[in-house]
Parts: sequence; C-alpha cells; structure tokens
Amino acid sequence: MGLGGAAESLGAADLPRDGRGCSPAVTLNVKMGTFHKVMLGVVCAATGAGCARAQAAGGEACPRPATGSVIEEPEDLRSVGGVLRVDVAYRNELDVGGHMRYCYVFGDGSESPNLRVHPGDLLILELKNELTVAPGGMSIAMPMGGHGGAGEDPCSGGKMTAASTNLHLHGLNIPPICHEDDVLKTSIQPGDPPFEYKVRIPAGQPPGLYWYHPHMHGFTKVQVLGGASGALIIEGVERANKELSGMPERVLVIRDQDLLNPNAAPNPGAEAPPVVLDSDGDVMNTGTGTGKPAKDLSVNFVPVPYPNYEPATIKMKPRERQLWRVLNASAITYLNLQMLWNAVPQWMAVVGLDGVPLNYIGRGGGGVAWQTHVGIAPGGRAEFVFAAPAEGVATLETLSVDTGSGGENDPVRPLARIVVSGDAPEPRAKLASSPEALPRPALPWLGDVAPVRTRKLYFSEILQDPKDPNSPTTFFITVDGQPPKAFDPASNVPNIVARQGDVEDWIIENRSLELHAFHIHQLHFLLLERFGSAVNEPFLRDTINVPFWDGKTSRYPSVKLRMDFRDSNTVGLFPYHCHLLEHEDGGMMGLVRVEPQAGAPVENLPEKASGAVALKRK
Ligand SMILES: [Cu+2]
Repeated sequence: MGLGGAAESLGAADLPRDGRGCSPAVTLNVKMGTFHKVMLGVVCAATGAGCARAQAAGGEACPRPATGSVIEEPEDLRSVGGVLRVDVAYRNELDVGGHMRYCYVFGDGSESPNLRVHPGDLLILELKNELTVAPGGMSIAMPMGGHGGAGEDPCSGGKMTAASTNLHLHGLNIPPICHEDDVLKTSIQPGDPPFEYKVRIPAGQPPGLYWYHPHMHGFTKVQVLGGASGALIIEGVERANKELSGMPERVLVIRDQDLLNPNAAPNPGAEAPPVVLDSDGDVMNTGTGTGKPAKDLSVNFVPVPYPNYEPATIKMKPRERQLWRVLNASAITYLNLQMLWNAVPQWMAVVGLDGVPLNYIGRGGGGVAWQTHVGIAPGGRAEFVFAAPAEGVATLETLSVDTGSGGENDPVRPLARIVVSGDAPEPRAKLASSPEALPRPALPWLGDVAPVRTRKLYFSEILQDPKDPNSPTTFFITVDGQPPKAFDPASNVPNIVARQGDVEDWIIENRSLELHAFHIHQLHFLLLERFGSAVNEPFLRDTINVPFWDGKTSRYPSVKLRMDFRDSNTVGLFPYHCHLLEHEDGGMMGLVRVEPQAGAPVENLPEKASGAVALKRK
C-alpha cells in the first residue's frame, strides 16, 4: 500500500488555519516517490554569503551563541558496548537581559548534547541539580546536608519548587517509575547528591528522534523556555528505510524564549496589528500571520529575534542530501517549517514523525511523504531529507500558525539561511551505509486491533474573570462525565484506569478558543479520525494537535486516537497533558493508571515503586 492518505494528513491538516483545521493560506502539495525527487525539486541562485562563527554571548553557566551565528551541531554522546553513561549538571543563570537560562552541561563540557543509543542499550544518567537562581532573580539557598535539609527521598514527591527538577525522556516506551521515567513524584533539589536515571532502551523502540527535558509540574514551562532540553536519538532509522543509508544527518533543536526586544516596533513597512497580551504576558494571536510573536525562536541556541529575524546559518555542499532531524522543544510555539528558494517552496521528504519511521510497521509504501511544509507541535519531531541547491542560498522559515483567538501569536519568520559552498563542512554524523533490516514489530499493527472501549476527553479553559481576557486562566483536560479539575500534583488518583494488554480509542475534543497539543507519556498512539472523518496514517505519534473551537460551531473539533496499552512497560501511573507547557503547568494534565494483566508483575505501580526504587538506588 502507498502512504498517500498518510502523506495528505501531514503538515497543513496538523496546523489549522481556521476553526475547521483547514489551511487556506498554504497549499499542501504532496507527492510520493523516491529521494530522487529531492534533487529535482531544488533550484538555485548565486549569492555570496558568509557568517561569523558562534560566539558566546555573555553568561558563564549557560553560554549561548550570538544572533546570526553559524549553527553548531550538538555534541554526540554515543553508547559504547551497549551502555551510555553520562554525568549531567543542571544549571541556571540570569542573562544580561534579565531572562533566566537553564542548561544541561554534561561531563565533557557540552551543553544539551545528542544522546545516541541503540534499542536494547542501557542509559545511565547522573543528574546533579546545580540551580542557583530562582525565577525573579533571588538566590536559591543551598540546604545543609542534602535534600532540602530534610533528607527527603527524591522519589517521594515531597518538595516541588522552582528550584526542583527531574527528567522526562519524551517518547520512550519505558516504565513510569522513579529512576526511569516517573515525573509525578521525582523531585531533585539543589544540594542533593547526583540522582541516577537508569533506563534500558526497549529492544522494540522505533529508531528516530526523541528528547529529554524537565517535567516539574508548575515549573516545566520556565525551565524548558530557558533552554533545558536536548535530543535523544535511537539509532537505526536507516534500518527502517534503506534509502537513508550512508546519509549525513543534522540535528536541529528549535526552542522558544522570551522576546529579546519586547518593546521594539515591527520592521518598517510591516503590518502592525494591535498587541494584546494574555495573562502570561504572551502576545495573543493577531490572526494576521504578522506582528509581534509571543516568543522568539532559536535554532541550536542561535537566537532569531524579533523584529529583524536575522537568520542563523547552515552551510551545505552543493546538492548534498542530508537527513534533518528537527525537534520542536518550544514551550508554547508551534512550527510549520518550509524551505524556500527564490520564494519557491522546496520539497522535503518526511521519513519520520515523533521518533517513528513512517514505514516502521512494514506495511509497504516508500516510507516517504513529500511535503512543501511540515507542521511540528511543541514536543513533536519531524525527520526529513533535504537537498541543498546547486549554489546560492535557501531559507528555512516557519510559516504563521493560527492558534485561535485565545492562542499565542506565531507569525511567519525566517529561521536559517542555507548557504551553499563547496568547502562547507560535512555534518559530524552519518547513518550506517549497509544497515541490517529492522525486525518486524512484535505486536500486531495497532490499526488492526479492536479497542475494548472508547472514552472521550476534552480540553477547556476558564478565565477567572470572564469579562477580562487578561485575567488568569485555569486549564483543564477532563474525562467526559467527570467534573473539570485542574491537575493536582498531590493526588495519586487516576482519571482513567486501563488494563495492560488492552487497546482503547480516545476521542479528544477541544472546547476552548485555542489550539492544544495532546501528549501522553510511555506510549505512541495512532490517529484514526479528525473531526469525525477517518484519516489514513499507517504510522504512530506521541503528540497531536487538537484544533481550536471558534466559539460558534455546534460541534467541537476533535481527534480520535487508538491508545496502545499492550506493552508491559506501560503498567503504572503516568500523565497525559497539553504540551503547551504553560497549559500543562496551569492544570491541563490528567493521570492514567494501567493495571497489570492478571498474574503479571506489578513493579510499575506506585505503591510498589518505592520498593523497586530502593533496589535501584546506589
Ligand atoms: Cu494547551
């Protein structure tokens, strides 16, 4: 079978331009074929371009490159003999503009490196919380003698403050237990000894781009917005798609950050719609695709700030094909990537989404979806092949995304110039040239398994003062029939109880006036329907947009997902939430508890977790 239906559902359909999820502003142009198309699809022009190397712009704890820099690749930390062991210091500092930076500095001195592991490998990560500054600029008092001075177990969930942190391995199908991928009770304080994460990468984890970031409820946005994120790569994407064999690869982590020039006027000649701030100080959607963005963006930490948007620089050899692995590590900003040459959108060959190759399940098709733009929600990933022009300069930009009348402003803006020259350096990493084919997935294709039940959940928001759009908002994700309730981090009570081995269908509705991105930990799901209409996606996701309601239509926008609780690693208590992190922090999170099958071990369940953890702790 082909991936035609799948391809048509990518990109534009993911990034609604109006309340019905359509994209009139962008023509979705999809073709299927081989990589040869990438070569044909690129035209070029001559220009001379060069760019200064990155320079550290102030700061010592979390150095960052200067605007306009050449984009450096993150360092690669690779497993050796099936083990990747790393030490990580988690630091922060106030920059000269008063913005809080957060960073992961690894033992080799690299910041936010790529962690590269294979299925079946062991990842051992020692995380030391070295935060010294609280939001607002106050120094964090270092407790005497360990955890908060009280000797609390970091697995106990006792203390969760702006100085606390933990780590989530986004997209991995690993157990939700402390020292692995628990984010509900794990809380590491400044002064604690290094905290060990010890994770066995599942043998069946699809190869692709995943990521790591903190997940401390109430403080996730500020930490991720400050730069706390990095790529985690499960090696072997070329084993799923042999056309990728031997191809150079490049990791691009796109982050958002507070505006560097918040008071700047738009560029002369640019349309200047009125600026309305929401209760978080973010610029609300102008509906014009222009104007002041809610946040600035950066590419591998090179900022591309409003209002001039001086792009970062990527150098490529003429006509070189590279696999670009793009992570949207933004806290709240949507991306809709497009490659332009001479104002003409170029083809991108999408081969993987959310860490899963498009042909991972082996149901035929080329495993390639040809796109002229690729939408990536906060938390999502897209992997695509791009071929450089024969000469000249192409531009990577993000198109505007209409997030709804209640959403933030994500205008069109450039991100990077792709400068072609014969002496451009090769990316550091290259995919294997003669890969062994991946084994077929052990479980039947999710689309062929009958669900045991269907549930409905919905996103909603309440303004504390309904007459004041700038008053604080409470965010909810509610199981239909239950009372809407903001997530309570003190609660262990699940909103949903499922059973391991089962497959369920979940309908996620959006009853609010802004876009939300549904994400669940520990598993991938299959998109079945959008607005009640079937879609054909023979691949999996872990993050999905749910289009905004226009406030008038009698039916709420929705998606229908097939949720996969078959793997024993999903047993336990874990969250689902909106991946716009200020929504998550504001309460848009719920809990599912997956019960073991009769007779199965129960070590992932919370009441057993402390015992399991005791065995693991050093
Ligand atoms: Cu949201």
